[in-house]
Amino acid sequence: MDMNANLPTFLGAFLGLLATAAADSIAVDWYGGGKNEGSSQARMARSEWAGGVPQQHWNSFTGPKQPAGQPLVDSNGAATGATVTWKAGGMWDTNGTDKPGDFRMMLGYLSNGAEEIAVTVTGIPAHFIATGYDVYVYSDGDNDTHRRAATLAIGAVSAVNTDMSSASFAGKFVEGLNYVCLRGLTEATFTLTATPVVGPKTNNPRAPINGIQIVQRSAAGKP
Ligand SMILES: [Ca+2]
Ligand SMILES: [Ca+2]
Repeated sequence: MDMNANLPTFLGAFLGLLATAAADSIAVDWYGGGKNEGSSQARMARSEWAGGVPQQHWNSFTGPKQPAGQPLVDSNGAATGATVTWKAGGMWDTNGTDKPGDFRMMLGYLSNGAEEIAVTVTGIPAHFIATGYDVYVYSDGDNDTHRRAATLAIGAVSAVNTDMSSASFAGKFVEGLNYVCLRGLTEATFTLTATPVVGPKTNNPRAPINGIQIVQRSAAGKP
């Protein structure tokens, strides 16, 4: 057998294995709002690493409403064909520190009053659908001493995040306290909703969305 003739085939198979072993993800950040109406916040640069499943190439947007589909790149910086639209009551920030990476991603967010926030992503790539995917939703508001909970849902898959009294992102992601993970999704289009849970210590109800990550499940299961 002529090994040289087969080398491209072997290489192709090897690279194919690498491609299926590493899970891709698509991340969306929202920034702006707060005391300086966004003027003190930088848009995330594509080189910044952030998220519970760390990645670069965050798609970073501002503004409370966007009815026109915005194209999304994946964690490799490649076009995906996926787009995002959203509607929220306003923008705000946690009044935290603006520095590159997780802190910047967690600073600004889509905010609301009692109304629901909705984020719709269409055109999820076929390889995400083939393995299934998880959606990480980051949620941390400028809640002062109030304790505010939010229901974050995609269809029948939902989870509650509780922003504890005087808590703001300090460098560590904790499921249920500053993010939730909506697992095992397989649709090409989804709408994520964020709805405040009104409780005795809520004061003004809020359900922030600071950013989201759509994470492909690896062929072997959850990454
Ligand atoms: Ca908070
Ligand atoms: Ca953000």
